[in-house]
Amino acid sequence: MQDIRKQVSLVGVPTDVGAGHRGASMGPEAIRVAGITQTLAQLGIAVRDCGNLNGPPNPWLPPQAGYRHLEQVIAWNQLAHDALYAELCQGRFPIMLGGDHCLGVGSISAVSRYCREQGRKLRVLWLDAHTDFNTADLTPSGNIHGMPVACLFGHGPRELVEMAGQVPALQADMLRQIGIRSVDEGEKTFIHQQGIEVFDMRFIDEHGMRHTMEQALHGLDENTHLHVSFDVDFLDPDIAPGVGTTVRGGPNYREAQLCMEMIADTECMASLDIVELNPALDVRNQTAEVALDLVRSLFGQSTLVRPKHKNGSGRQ
Ligand code: 4U7
Ligand code: MN
Ligand code: MN
Ligand code: MN
Repeated sequence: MQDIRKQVSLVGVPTDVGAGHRGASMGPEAIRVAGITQTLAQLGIAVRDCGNLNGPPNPWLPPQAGYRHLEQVIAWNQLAHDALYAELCQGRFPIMLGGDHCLGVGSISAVSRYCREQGRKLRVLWLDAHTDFNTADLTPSGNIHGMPVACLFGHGPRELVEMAGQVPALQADMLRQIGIRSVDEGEKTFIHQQGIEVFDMRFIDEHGMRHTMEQALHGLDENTHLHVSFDVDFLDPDIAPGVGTTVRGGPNYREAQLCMEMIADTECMASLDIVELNPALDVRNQTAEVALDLVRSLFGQSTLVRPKHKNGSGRQ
């Protein structure tokens, strides 16, 4: 069987219209400067850099009716959806270089549409300090990067909610959230009502990253498309200061590496978002470099030759 991880497409989506800080629009270039193409090539992966999508500028206005920059957020997400869906249809593995996390709507809507058409099961791993389950009524900020999961579950503006061609784009059994440590009051109740499985930092503290990932990856099979949405603020700010919404107490470097290695071991990952990297807040591009170390592990680089599916996390 052809391993689609060998055919990666990079899609840059340089915008920060969904965020409360400017600068995530520079994320795609920072990852390129850190050397993503060369890194993947060293692992034997053929990389096509599709360049950057071109959407509306950030008008930097206050929220209206609970949403900041809704029109621009819709435009960027539609562009991302279309570009990523096209790459998937060509049998390629798309990596979306964000951009802020509002783009999770376009990206995961494309994956949801594709899996539905191909009759594949979908599992989304949401690696983040935040649950991103706000709505216009619940949000304390109006920033749409705090709302993509709610939109994918059918709660939000029609244009975002309907982007996958089926509402909702995602259901609770398809999603696992990992690394969570900042949830707004309204979000807390709402997310509980949806029955979403959340592996928060307390769970990781008590059970360790290995057991957490075993649980989060349980039940994958060869017909599962695994999508990883990697919000760089998932990581502890000690190792990843270059994000707009840092929250203390995230996974350290080794825990994050193990998380990525266990995802790689499943051999199910078929698409990836890298979002929220903000070079304006970074120190000498170190956050981009850490993110890239983790991408290396996600794509199967390991220190030693390892027996397949014998390290406790392979698909069941
Ligand atoms: B990110 C926040 F209030 N919840 O909605 C909000 F804490 O994509 C933060 O995960 C959202 O980085 C963070 O504004 C969005 C806030
Ligand atoms: Mn996020
Ligand atoms: Mn976040
Ligand atoms: Mn953030």
